[in-house]
Amino acid sequence: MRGYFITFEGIEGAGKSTQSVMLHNYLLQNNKKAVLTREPGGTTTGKKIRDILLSHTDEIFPPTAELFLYEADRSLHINNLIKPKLQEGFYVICDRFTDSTLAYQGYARGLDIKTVKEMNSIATEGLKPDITFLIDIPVEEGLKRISREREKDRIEKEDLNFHRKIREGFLKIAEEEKERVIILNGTEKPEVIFKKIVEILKNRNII
Ligand code: T5A
Repeated sequence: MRGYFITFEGIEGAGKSTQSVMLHNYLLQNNKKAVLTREPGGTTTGKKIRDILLSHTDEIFPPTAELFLYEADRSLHINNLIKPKLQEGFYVICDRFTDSTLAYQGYARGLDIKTVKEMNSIATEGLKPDITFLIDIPVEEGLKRISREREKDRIEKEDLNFHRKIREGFLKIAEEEKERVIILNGTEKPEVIFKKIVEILKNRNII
């Protein structure tokens, strides 16, 4: 018995958390076993890694250090939560996963793509999502949404060009993995996006 692994990806403020929560609630209301988690920070130790990654520092923070920390967080997450829950037959919904590492540390920070893919594969022990929803919105819109709510973290504070590279990176990943990665228009209303998600999951016999 194995559950389904569903991930949400996108730039800052795209609406990933909103849709993850909606899907989690929908599954629970339909009497399914479902767990909602996120990266970084899906485990107790992972939360400490998240603090390191997102808090501001005066020290140089090389992309390689970022990569190792995101992958360390992922390895903990895979072993303590994702794999055990899937084995128990749960739907595991994860807000960000390996595509974020490829888009941020690979396409935006400029680390070698093949190396990032290898590191992802080591950290996940080969586990891939059954389906990934890429919520796509223009960078300006995403940043506008988050700046209305809170102070920006270390990564959100990067310039517009950096965020554009992330969006392009995600679109490239979706182009390369059309079967797994579904692009959704994040400028539509949350309810409209969610209706499409449910439709797609039903069509694929996932729910
Ligand atoms: N990172 C992460 C890496 O660099 N490498 C990695 O490997 C990984 C895993 C994580 C940071 O780490 C980086 C990426 C990130 O910089 P985070 O706090 O988890 O940081 O940041 P985000 O995942 O980007 O979370 P955000 O809250 O910024 O964005 P969401 O989840 O996409 O957006 P959400 O749902 O919280 O919505 C934001 C606002 O928009 C509204 C919401 O109500 C909210 O106000 N909204 C909409 N408004 C209009 N229309 C819609 N359809 C809307 N949907 C939501």
